[in-house]
Amino acid sequence: MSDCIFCKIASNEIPSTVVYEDDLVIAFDDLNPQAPVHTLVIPKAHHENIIDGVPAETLAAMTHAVAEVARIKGLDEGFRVISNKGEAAGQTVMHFHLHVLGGKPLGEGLI
Ligand code: D5M
Repeated sequence: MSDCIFCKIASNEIPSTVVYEDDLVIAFDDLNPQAPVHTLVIPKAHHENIIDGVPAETLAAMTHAVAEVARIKGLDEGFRVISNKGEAAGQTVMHFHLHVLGGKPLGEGLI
């Protein structure tokens, strides 16, 4: 999508701090980190959210990318993965993404 900021990151039209990349996905550090490690994993193809017809192969690649982010960032103690779907859940960028958060104790709550 031409006006999607994450599509532009995926195509290198706008810069990001890339942590991991393969044919299907790219992972880059969040501009507004909520934890010492806050990396986003996105599909390169545009899907609005987690239930927007994302192919199984892409979902598998995203899971692999999460593992790579955790390895590269040294999240040996654990990490949290979150995906917001819809404005009511706090989604602000309408291109499916996983937040990978870690690097400090995150507590027991979901939010
Ligand atoms: O999360 C959207 C996230 O995307 C939010 O944490 C900020 C981040 N963001 C927005 N623009 C950029 C760029 N250009 N680089 C890196 N990170 C960015 P949501 O779940 O939609 O609220």
